[in-house]
Amino acid sequence: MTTDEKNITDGMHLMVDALKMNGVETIYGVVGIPVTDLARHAQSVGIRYIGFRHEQSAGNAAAISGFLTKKPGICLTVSAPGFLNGLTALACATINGFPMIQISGSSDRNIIDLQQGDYEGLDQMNIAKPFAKAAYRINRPEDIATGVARAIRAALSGRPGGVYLDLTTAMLSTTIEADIAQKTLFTPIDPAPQQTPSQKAVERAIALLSQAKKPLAIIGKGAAYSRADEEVKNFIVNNNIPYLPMSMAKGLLPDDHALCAASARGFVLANADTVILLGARLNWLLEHGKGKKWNPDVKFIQFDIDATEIDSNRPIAAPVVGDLSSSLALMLEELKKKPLPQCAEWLAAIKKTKDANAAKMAEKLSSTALPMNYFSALKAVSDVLEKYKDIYLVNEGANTLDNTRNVINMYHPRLRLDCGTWGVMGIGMGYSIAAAVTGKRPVVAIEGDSAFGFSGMEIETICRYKLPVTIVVFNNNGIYRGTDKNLGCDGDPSPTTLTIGARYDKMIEAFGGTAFNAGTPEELHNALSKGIESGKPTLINCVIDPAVGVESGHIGNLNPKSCVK
Ligand code: ADP
Ligand code: TZD
Ligand code: MG
Repeated sequence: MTTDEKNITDGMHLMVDALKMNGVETIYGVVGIPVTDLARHAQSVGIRYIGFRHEQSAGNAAAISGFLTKKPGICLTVSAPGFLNGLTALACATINGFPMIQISGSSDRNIIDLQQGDYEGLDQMNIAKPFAKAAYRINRPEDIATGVARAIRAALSGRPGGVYLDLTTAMLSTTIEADIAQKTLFTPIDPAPQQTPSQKAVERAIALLSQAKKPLAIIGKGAAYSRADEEVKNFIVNNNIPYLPMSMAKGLLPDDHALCAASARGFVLANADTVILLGARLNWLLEHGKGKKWNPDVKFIQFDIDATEIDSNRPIAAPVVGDLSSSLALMLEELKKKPLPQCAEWLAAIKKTKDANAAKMAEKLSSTALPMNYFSALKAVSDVLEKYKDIYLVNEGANTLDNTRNVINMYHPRLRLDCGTWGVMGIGMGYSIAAAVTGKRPVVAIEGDSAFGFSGMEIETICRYKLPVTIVVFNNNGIYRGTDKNLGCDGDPSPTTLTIGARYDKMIEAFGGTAFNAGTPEELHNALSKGIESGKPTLINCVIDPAVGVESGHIGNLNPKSCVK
């Protein structure tokens, strides 16, 4: 409780009281008018404040902390430009289904609404609306508790998402009697209610699955978020269902599990007759569930918390709408009564494809070429990470993303954090910081050199807070590769080229971190081991052959087709 001698409090103090009462442990942000005192006061009541160099990274940190803790991550921004810098992260949180609240100070409503040119004046709430799951403004201190409760409920319930909460400068400094103010405070009851599907929906799903000769489960990050770890495992393992993990669902079951079909992805998509989606959308990442990669006769069972997701891309034969734990628990009960038929031939065919692909991958990984290519570098990374199976892996880039996802096995849930649904660059340092802060364990970030640049200044934040983050910059001198030529005659680099031979390791020395330059797999192995073991901020510049990357990594087909080359 915050009162001064006259038993008076104000919007700013009451806001902090409300956050504290609602269990907020950490705020990620950048301060300035009108929220600096809010951050100071939050610290004074025991809320951790992590100060960033750019709001987008603070927002990304809040978003991923929402995914990791199942509580809304909090991002604090200043008005207009700070708010807008954070908005990209809020939009990403919404599209990824991560619970987050961006709390922003805003300037004088009277001046903004008449467009009279206030300091950092912008109609923030209305701008936020299309990018957020919900947007609210608190105009009076007595509405703070309701505003916070609405934001928490909107962020957590159903499919989680990003919520915008606007705090006007006037509201922050409006006074209110402390006793009255305290009586307004409350915490929302059951903000993420259990959602149990109907028995009929579960029976319909089982009836379809019982017919399957070639079943396949696809596990998405909704399953990882839902914490249905045991139910997913029991469903897959007890029924011998082969599965594909989407990238942030890797580790729900270990990637080296006999039923994991990741290395036979093309084969299982082309042949599965019944696919059961567990918290995964049929968006571009799954080619919308149709087209040449899919068996044209495939039938879908979809488990999702959001009823409007069903049929979004193609007809779904058996929708099961509910939270995944409740839905799978019901399904497992039913399956006890009538077990599914086994599909030995299908499993054998998958194994054959997996073995053939594993042999091809082993050959790539044994490359001794110098400079290193993605595979020789990733072999070194993989050899080290096999000894640290319980640490976080953050990953972004194009070739760096796709190859790392395919080579590095994950063994535990929610440890792989990456570009997500939009394939966005710039999540790297924000995600690393929040993972280290909330997870209290080491983080390794495998970053394309371009990707790293989007949030690179946050290495100062990592050093300032002494976080156990080791960043490996896969430096191939560019976006996709570093060998493109300028097609004009002005002597500028090509659009994809970055500084040739840049030494990203030198950057972290400026802030007291540890730097390595790795030109061989052995050097990379040693540097990565030292970085993880030290628990100190470390940056490894990893020299990759500038010629080996391909345009847009594995999604070059999405580029517009140009008739002139
Ligand atoms: P991926 O990118 O891993 O394929 P998506 O983000 O596309 O995953 O899909 C996740 C899906 O999971 C979303 O449609 C979301 O509504 C759903 N989801 C989120 N939380 C839950 C939950 N607790 N139970 C069931 N489904 C959930
Ligand atoms: N801006 C944002 C915010 N997100 C994006 N995805 C892009 C731009 C476009 N883009 C990609 O899709 S990948 C990428 C960009 C700029 C960088 C790829 O280069 P990299 O990785 O150095 O990170 P590789 O290993 O060289 O492919
Ligand atoms: Mg690159």
